Amino acid sequence: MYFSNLLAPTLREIPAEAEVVSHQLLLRAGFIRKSSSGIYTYLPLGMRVIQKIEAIVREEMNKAGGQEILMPIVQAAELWRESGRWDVYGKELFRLRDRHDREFCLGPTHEEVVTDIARTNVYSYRQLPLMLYQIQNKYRDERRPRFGLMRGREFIMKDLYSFDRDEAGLDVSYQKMYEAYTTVFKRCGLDFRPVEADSGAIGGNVTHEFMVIAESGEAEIVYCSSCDYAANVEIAPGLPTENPPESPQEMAKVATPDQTTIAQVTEFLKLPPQKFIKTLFYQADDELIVALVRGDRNLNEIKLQKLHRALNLELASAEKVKELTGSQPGYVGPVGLKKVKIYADEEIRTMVNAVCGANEEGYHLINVQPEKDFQVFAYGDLRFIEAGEPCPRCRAALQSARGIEVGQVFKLGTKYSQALEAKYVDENGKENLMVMGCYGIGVSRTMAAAVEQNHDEHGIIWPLSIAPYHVVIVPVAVEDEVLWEESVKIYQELQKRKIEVVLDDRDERPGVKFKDADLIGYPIRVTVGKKFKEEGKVELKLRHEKDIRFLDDAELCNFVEQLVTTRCEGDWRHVCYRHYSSV
Ligand code: 9G3
Repeated sequence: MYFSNLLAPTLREIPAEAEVVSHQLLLRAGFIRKSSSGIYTYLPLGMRVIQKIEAIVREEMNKAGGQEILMPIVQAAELWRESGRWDVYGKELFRLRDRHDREFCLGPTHEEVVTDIARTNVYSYRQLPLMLYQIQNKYRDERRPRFGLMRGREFIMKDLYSFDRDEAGLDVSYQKMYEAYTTVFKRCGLDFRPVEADSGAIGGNVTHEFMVIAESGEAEIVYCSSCDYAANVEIAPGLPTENPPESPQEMAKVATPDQTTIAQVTEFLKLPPQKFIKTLFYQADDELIVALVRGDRNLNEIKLQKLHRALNLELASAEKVKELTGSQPGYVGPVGLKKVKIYADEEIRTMVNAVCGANEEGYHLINVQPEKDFQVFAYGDLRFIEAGEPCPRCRAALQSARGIEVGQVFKLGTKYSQALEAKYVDENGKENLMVMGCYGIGVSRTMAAAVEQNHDEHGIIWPLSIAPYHVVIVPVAVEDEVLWEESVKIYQELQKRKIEVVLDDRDERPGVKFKDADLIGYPIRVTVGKKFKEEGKVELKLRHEKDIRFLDDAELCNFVEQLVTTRCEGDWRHVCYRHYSSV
């Protein structure tokens, strides 16, 4: 490809609306352009990366036994009514009507559609296990689309659905997908971790998320440095720590004028935050509930939602709190609360002489004894686990990191086969519900995650296996016959060897071409300049390295072919040359 033909509108300036690096660089390097909020066009460079990721995904899904199909984006409301989800999802579900006024949605996911296919076409145990997948646009009307492709309203997902005879079969399918995902993300050259995750409203019990480690990740994970434990903090268990024993004192009310935050009150009373009971009020569906955690901890709302089994959970308003306690949030506490369920983190149970709000403006209570001075409806693990705490599996200190969720695998069980009556007949002629799993990879999000993880101040550093092109050739002066001839010669030789190469044929200063080459992030740059005229050598520079090699064009083509072959097709275990030991 000659660069002058390539539609790659690079930008000098950082677009104002781009908050994260991948969004900035994919825009500046001419990979994507916004069509509307959260909806993008993939320009040629972006499309080539998407196609590379899809090719890797397809290969691994096929290897694992998946059969590719393509399901409709436009889905009939009837199916979603059968599954009971039409009314569960609110504004996030894009809805539309056809010319006959019939209701449809734009598919945010395809459990209903694929289960409908299974119930219509699968009837015998001989047809199981079955794995069907697609790579298709998904639509979710995010309230705040941002971070470019990382949280779009239209995005490309590979979603695979497995159908098995029973749980044992599902375990096999799940394991196959788990391993296939590990291969996919390794081949994409990503530093990722599978983490235990929250199955959320989707139901089912076991689920793992594949997280690309990146500071800009929206998810927080904890992982162990010495065993392979890793979990999304949403579900990581907070083990209760013992509170130091002391003799219980008489409860008393103390004036704490204008001391409303934990920091202020503990400072004022000269007590550590561990002595404090943090009291939070939540609207759980149509019920007001109270949650207590120790002053130095943070409440994990996902865990509270699970303990109380709420569909919807949000912080109660200040007026609701005032209505119930007679006080502003800064002075609230569990003592004296009536007719409200109090949930408490395990660590509250063993607190002695605790401090909490007195439910009276300007006052707190000291020497409060849980169980004696207030009744807890239910204790549970309600807190966020923190870095440094012992690993739930091997006790080593946990580390925390931020991650971008690029894949997730779910055990669905019979949630959808029950709702849609997807059954098969077994060898005894008995009808059974199919047991399902579902497995998603965010293809467009994976492209963004790759940039988050592979960039520097000059631009993107594509892993070779998903780079839009492998090589860019930069003649330092196109009007110089000798340099041009040599550039075209190398260009043609590399193409003959199936290397994907761009020849920057613009009549521009070398500096401009180098800037664009670094911004776009070609893994390999070949410069044809003075050295060629003097010594017949061309320069080769890997995007992720500093040093430059000088080779004659035969050595160069062999080197490039060897590098691309080992890091892309063949031995993909070294796909990400970034870990390349020696060349
Ligand atoms: C909706 C809307 C948004 C949604 C869903 C449904 C997320 C929904 C969960 C999944 C689970 C798996 C198959 C591929 C892997 C993920 N957001 N989920 O079900 F109606 Cl508006 O999509 N689906």
